[in-house]
Amino acid sequence: IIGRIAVLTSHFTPMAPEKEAALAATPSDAPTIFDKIINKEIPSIVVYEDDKVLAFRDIAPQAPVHVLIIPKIRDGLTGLSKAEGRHCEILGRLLYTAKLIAKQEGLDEGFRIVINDGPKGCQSVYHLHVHLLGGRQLNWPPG
Ligand code: TR5
Repeated sequence: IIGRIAVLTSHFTPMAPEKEAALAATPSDAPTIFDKIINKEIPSIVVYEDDKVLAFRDIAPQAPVHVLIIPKIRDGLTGLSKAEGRHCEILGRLLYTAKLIAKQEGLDEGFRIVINDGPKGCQSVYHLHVHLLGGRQLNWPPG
């Protein structure tokens, strides 16, 4: 019976509101909320910053540690699917920064990196960002 309940409930798990919003988001190269965060027009909890990269805590954390790592200059990178050769350096830097923050946040037993892309990837903000998630046992596969 427990198995049956598990199967039934797995079909009815509600989607988080922000993910429902993501399904409705239209890919766009219009300015995003992240521009205002970069310019400090909107407050955020910054955990790392240098000349190229900003990292701040997600407003709707999906894990005890949930940090977004973004390029300060979007340069066409609305999402990973728009990446071109010139972006290789910043892409590497975003991942390396994620590793530094994972260490800084004490995620010594593991963490996850996520990049959502496009409507089917549930992307809601069209300024490339790397999610760093950790601080609990993460499940696989993701939803
Ligand atoms: O869905 P994707 O992968 O595009 O990720 C976008 C992320 O931005 C989501 O996890 C949101 O929770 C997060 N987000 C959205 C806003 C926001 C934020 N994180 C920090 N601060 C935020 N502000 C001030 N405003 C948002 N709209």
